[in-house]
Amino acid sequence: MLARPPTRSACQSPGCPSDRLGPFRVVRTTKSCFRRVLLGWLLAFSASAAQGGDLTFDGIDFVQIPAGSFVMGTTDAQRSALEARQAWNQFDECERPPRRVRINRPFLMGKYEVTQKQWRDTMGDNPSVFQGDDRPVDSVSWEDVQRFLKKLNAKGNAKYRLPTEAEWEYCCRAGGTNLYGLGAAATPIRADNLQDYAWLQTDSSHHTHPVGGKRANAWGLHDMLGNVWEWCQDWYDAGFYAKAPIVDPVNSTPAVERVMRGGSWFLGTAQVRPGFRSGNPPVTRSQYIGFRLARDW
Ligand SMILES: [Ca+2]
Repeated sequence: MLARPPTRSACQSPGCPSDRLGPFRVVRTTKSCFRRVLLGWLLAFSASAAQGGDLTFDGIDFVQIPAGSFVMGTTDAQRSALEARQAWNQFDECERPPRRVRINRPFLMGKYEVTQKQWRDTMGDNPSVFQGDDRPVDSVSWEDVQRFLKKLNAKGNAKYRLPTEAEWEYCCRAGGTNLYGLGAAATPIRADNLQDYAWLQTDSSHHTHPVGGKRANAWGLHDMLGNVWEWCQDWYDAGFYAKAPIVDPVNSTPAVERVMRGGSWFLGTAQVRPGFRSGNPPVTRSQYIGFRLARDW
C-alpha cells in the first residue's frame, strides 16, 4: 500500500515551519477497611510503578506508570537552548506556556510502539510501507487506530486506548526536567546522545526499524522519540496550553487535527524531543506515523 503524501502538518523537512501547522477521614468501619486496602494497594502499586515493572496483556508489553506531576511544555531555559542552536521558531510557541500538570491516576503505557504483528493479529491486514513483523505498524490513521482499539477491547474486559498528549509527554520526559528527558540510569538524554535512544534522520537509512532497537528511557519505554510519530487521544490545538486544565488535561474539543508526538525516523534533534507538538487530520495515513497503546489499570 502506498503511503499518502504528508499533509501540511506532516511535512517531514527538518526545520520546515509547516511541520508545526502542520486524609480522607474514617467514618464507618466497612468503608474504612475498604479504603485502607485500597490505599495500601495504591501505595504498593506506586512503589512497583516507580521501579518500572512490566506487565504483558494480549501479547503486548506494558510499563506501570505511577500518578504524579511534571512540567509539561517547553521552559524558558529549554527554549533558550534551542534558540542558541537556531532550532526554535514561532510555531514552536505552541509548546508554551509550560505548566505543572498532574496525572492523577496510575496507568499502563505500551513499552514499545505497536508492531505490525500485533496489528495483523487483531486486524488481519498490514498496511505498513516498511514491512517487518517487529517493526512499528505505519500508515495507520487515527481513525484506523480507533477500529483497532474497538476490536482489541472486544476480546476481553481490558480498556486499551491511546495515551493523552499529557500522559505521552509525562512518559517521554520520564522524570526529567531537561530538554530530552531521562535515559538509562536516570541520566539526561542530550542532543549528542539522542541517537542512542531514537532512530533519527541521521541513522535510520530513511525507514523504520524494529521496536526496542535503541535504549529505553528511564521508565523503561522504548522509541518514545523517533522511529514513528505516535497518535495521541487529543485534538490538536496550538493554543491549548494557555487554557488547559492542569489535572489530567486532554483536549476533547473537536478540531481539524489529532495530536501526534515524538517525531519520526525522518527528523533530527530539533524536532525529536519530548516537548515538540504536531498534529494531522485523523484520516491521515503516512509512513511516518504509528502509535502505542495505553491501558487503564
Ligand atoms: Ca516513536
